[in-house]
Amino acid sequence: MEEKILEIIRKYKSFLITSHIRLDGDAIGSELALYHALRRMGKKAVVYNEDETPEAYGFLPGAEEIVHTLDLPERFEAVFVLDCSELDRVGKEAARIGNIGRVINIDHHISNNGFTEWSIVRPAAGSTGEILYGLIRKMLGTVPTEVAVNLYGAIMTDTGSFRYSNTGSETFRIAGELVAWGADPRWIAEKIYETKPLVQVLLLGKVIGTLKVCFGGQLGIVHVTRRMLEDLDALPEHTEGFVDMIRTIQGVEVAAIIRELPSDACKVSFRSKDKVDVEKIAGQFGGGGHVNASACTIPGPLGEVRKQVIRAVGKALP
Ligand SMILES: [Mn+2]
Repeated sequence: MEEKILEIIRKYKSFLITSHIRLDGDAIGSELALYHALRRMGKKAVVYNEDETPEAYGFLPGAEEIVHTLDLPERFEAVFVLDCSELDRVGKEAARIGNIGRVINIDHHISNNGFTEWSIVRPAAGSTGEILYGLIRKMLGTVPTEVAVNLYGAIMTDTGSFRYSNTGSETFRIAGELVAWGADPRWIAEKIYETKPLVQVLLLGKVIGTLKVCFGGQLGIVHVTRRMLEDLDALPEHTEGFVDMIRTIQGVEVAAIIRELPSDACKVSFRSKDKVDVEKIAGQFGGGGHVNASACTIPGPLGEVRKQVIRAVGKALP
């Protein structure tokens, strides 16, 4: 399949690159790495995301070139849909993007529904960035620094800084090579993790105040109300990473954060250590993700959603 995709890259000139809504480091880093690689080959490439780039990723080389509307004069001959398990995850332009025809999917979600004939889906890979590294080396024979920085950022964020169970020897081999190609681990980590807006840390204080542990300390659960965000003038993206902090508690096997949405529904994110597959829990509510990190949207008011989440986790605990 890789060879077929390389053939499409060689044959055509104009590519659209996109990823999922609720952007993360793997989505943006992968998009921008491929963008630079295609440009180096003399191709036309445009990166489109429905959502704005979160501030922490604004430093990634090429981030300023990302567009957020598809009303472009260009006609695209193929589209790369990266880090997406299904086409709908692209957002409201999913149908138009599907109509481009040659849709190439590169992804590592176990829940991938195989929405296109051109796809590289490797659930064993720690990140989409990890998969792209091999492809880009074949495209260019080399790895320019702007590609290395983006791929390192993708790999570092999706593996929780090389701590999650999706971190393998391959992850370190590739990360090591990316450092040799010019990615600076200290600089990238500082840009992504140590430039938090003050409001984010203040919000964390409020959210930690809602912490409850259940099942003898095996579930840690917190929530974020609309009111908390309004009071601090904070954004939903400011809750990023909070659930990971809950998982750090000794004895916690599953961490969950429930965020009230503007509609009568809540977004729930799960993290687990080794004993529970939270992909399955999110799956019961129509969501998905990975064994140790998943998310879903559950209709209903926060109190009701909270009860459902506790019940579902209780059943999944050993
Ligand atoms: Mn990913």
